[in-house]
Amino acid sequence: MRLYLINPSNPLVSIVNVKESRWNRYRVWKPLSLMILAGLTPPEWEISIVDENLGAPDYPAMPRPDLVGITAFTSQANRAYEVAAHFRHLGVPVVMGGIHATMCLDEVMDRVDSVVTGEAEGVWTQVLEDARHGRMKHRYDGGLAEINDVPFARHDLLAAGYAFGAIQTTRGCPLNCCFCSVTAFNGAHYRQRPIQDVVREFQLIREKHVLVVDDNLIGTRPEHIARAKDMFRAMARANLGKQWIAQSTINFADDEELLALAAKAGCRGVFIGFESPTPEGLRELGKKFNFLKGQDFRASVQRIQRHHILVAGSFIMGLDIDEPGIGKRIAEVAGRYGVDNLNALFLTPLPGTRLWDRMKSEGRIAFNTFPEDWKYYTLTFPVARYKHLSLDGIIEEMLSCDRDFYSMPRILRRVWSNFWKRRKPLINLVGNLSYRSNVRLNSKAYADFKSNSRTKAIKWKRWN
Ligand code: B12
Ligand code: SF4
Repeated sequence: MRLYLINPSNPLVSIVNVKESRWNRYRVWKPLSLMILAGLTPPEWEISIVDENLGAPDYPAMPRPDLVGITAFTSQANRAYEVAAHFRHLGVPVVMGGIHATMCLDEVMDRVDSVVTGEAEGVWTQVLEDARHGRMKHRYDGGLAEINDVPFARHDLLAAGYAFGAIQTTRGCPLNCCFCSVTAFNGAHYRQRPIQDVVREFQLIREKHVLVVDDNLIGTRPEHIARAKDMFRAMARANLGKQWIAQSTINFADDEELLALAAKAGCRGVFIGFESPTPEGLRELGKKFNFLKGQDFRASVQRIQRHHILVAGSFIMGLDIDEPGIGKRIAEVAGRYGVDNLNALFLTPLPGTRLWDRMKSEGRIAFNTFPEDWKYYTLTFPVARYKHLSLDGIIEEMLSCDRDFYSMPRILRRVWSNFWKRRKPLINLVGNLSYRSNVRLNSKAYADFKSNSRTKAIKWKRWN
């Protein structure tokens, strides 16, 4: 039995664009969901993982599979449907799962033979068994998996060509920010994998550099943090020789012992969601956690950096309180906090989030011809109507934010400061140049996006 597990490309963000910018290589990461599905699949299935982000595959030239499994974030949905249509036309059954299939069940059910909602661990072997006997159901629901049932991902199945390996050590997030799908999908109950599994799985990864895909690496409660410390201790003891980056909330900075252990275990960078420069913005986004303790973010960032861990800060633009000038404001605040990289994104109503419900009920979802418009749901296009910012206005704000933060003098100042403090100046330079080159690509993408919005006669000045 031959199984293809496919990660569809989003033509707007795919590695195919590596021709335009070689820095994009550092932006393409392994589809861990498919590697985990492969880990759950019994040996009688011959598995190929096809990642379209590495280049367009020649499906007609490939042997006919018995089953195709497709994963998709919302931004990949259109391509997922094209791939599904291709194989269904050949009479090959197609099953789709992942975040988009879960949040947009009806849309997906119309386009594939079977949909798996939620996490796959509890149902995947049943799906395969049913597929083998030609009795696959139209829908399966995996719900939330038992964390001990998460298998080792098949790290052996993907070809070389990636800058990073991938691993997951926890699922879920105890916070519930209004724009984020994680709590809706993976639950607020923070689930941590057995430490010995994490260590053993790290040992199976070929790449020296690894992305820990957890949404919240350390959690929020004392017992979460105690377990994170134990995990870092075990990783350091195992002498893994890996360097890894992860996502965390700002409380990562609150505990010197935790930082020292993380660094010892190989942590070289964290991605932290600061989201908004103001407490009002954080309140609007439901991320009050960030100011619960009245934190001094500059001091927090410095504490992390003192352990030779780079900090990438994420901010969201387009909040109801954001007014003209927000672009420069974010660049200035990110500079003041001292982050090594800034990732500014447009406020985007992702299906299944509280933000989606609110904007939909207020008629503010501007790009709403679905499924076609899903391709713009990459957080890099302003797909909604923003309260104080027009379409041209918010794009200008984003460009001015990126131009400010990624101006050559500011990049060189950051790299020099890292060199001086012996904190990975080369990685910092590569990261900054990668983002800078994307500013150029984004300008081009915005022009296409705007012309599309004109064709569709979507004109908005301000929302009110
Ligand atoms: C790592 C990651 C990335 C990596 C992608 C690596 C990759 N190739 O997969 C990078 C950094 C490139 C990335 C990019 C983006 N990401 Co991202 N990302 C994540 C993150 C943190 C982890 C994903 C992961 O590996 N999870 C671990 C695996 C095991 O979980 P899983 O994917 O859910 O898979 C399980 C189930 O869903 C199911 N399943 C999944 N697929 C399938 C398929 C079949 C056939 C079956 C049966 C089951 C099944 O079974 C799996 C095991 O239980 C998630 C958050 C999250 N918790 O998932 C956000 C997340 C998926 N990303 C998100 C977003 C918005 C994006 C971007 C659009 C924006 C951005 N700037 O970040 C881009 C899109 C890029 C694109 N191609 O279009 C959103 C997606 C929401 C949505 N509705 O689409 C998420 C949920 C985060 C959030 N804040 O809401 N991302
Ligand atoms: S802290 Fe991060 S992962 Fe958790 S709900 Fe907020 S944005 Fe999502």
